[in-house]
Amino acid sequence: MLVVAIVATVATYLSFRQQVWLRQVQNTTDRATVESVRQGALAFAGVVLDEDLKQNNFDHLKEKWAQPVILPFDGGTVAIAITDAQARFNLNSLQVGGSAPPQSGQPPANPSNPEMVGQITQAFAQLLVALKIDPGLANALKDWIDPDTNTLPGGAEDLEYATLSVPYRAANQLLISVDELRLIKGFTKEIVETLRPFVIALPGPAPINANTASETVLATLFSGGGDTAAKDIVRARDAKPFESITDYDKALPQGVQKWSNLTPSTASSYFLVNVDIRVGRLSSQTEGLIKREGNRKTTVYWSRPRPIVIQNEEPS
Ligand SMILES: [Ca+2]
Ligand SMILES: [Ca+2]
Repeated sequence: MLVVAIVATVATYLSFRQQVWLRQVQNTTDRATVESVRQGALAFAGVVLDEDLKQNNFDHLKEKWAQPVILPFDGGTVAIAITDAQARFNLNSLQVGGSAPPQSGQPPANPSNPEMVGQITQAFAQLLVALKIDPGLANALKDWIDPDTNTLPGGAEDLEYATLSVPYRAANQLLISVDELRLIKGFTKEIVETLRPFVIALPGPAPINANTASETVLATLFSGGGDTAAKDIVRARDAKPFESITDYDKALPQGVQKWSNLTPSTASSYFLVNVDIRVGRLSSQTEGLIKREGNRKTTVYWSRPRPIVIQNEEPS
């Protein structure tokens, strides 16, 4: 009786070990598949954006690149969604300016131009107010990214960060990702999550695209009358996307006050791509930033795979 029980237990154990081993082999294969599909999906997004540039010189939400796709492959599916990174407020514009990069021959935006800095910091403060966040945080962000160590009112520089229980220094350089906001004085987890859909950290000057930005983001382009203007912009572009800034200007209501240092565009160079891969029991999400420069010089500026999740097995 005892022997039978032991044999049965050992047999069950061996069978279990074998199943685990088979599963491990399967997972290893799936992981390799995920990685190659991930690379393929990012390349696919680049091709879609290059193709778009052949069609026209403006970018709007009814174009092909803006439509998410789900593609099947052997053993799984991949969902690819491209969004316009310039639909968001560029946090680094507090340092690099908020208008299009100058044409060659013109001087670049001067980061120490007090008028430019003042306007864009105020525009960001308006966004904070619209989202019911303390507008004083705009100065904390400015201090974090500006190269100097002079503390603005309500801001913070090295001295303040050095007194924290885990001390660190202000970056004094451009943000690399929105997550970095969490290191800045006053930016709680909740505040960062509230801001996340509306902001982006781009590596250079990149104007807000008037064809793709939300009303909340569009309103930051104006020092007065922004809410009405934002509604008019959305109504006009839904009827017919703006092909140029001249089209855009025609849609603006009379008397609206524009920030002279924050001029939008009707085309974009930076795009976010989200890749969601399902293969076997694995799922993998990747976010990437694509920079499109024309002449097929589209590159993945950064991409970060989120941790691979192995779904729990359904009880059978
Ligand atoms: Ca386009
Ligand atoms: Ca600083």
